[in-house]
Amino acid sequence: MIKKILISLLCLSSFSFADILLNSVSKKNYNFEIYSDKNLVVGNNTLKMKIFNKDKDVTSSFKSKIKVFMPEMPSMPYMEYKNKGVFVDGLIKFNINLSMGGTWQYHIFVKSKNMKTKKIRGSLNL
Ligand SMILES: [Cu+2]
Repeated sequence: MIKKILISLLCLSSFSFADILLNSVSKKNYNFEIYSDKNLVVGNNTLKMKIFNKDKDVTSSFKSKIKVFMPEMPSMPYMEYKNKGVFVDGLIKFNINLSMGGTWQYHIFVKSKNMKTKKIRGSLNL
């Protein structure tokens, strides 16, 4: 019993309990889970991604990049921000800057030796 609890704690250790699941997307046999470490704010934010093949964590075998963008609006031009994902502490982290409130779209491009580039889409509300 205690052993089981310890193992569960070890498995959870790469996540902080504050992480918020934003999106979970399946492509072929892979599942991409995208988290934020806090409620999104205007300014700098960090998104985190974990990738599983069936139940196996394969995050480290992927390269990735992100683009966040907001369409042109009556009073302002199209906006976008791009960055590369960095593998650290068992997760891919994306530092992004969201320069205004509202709804942003994102595209995360992922690829590995076994997978050609795939696009994961989603939106962020703040
Ligand atoms: Cu805008």
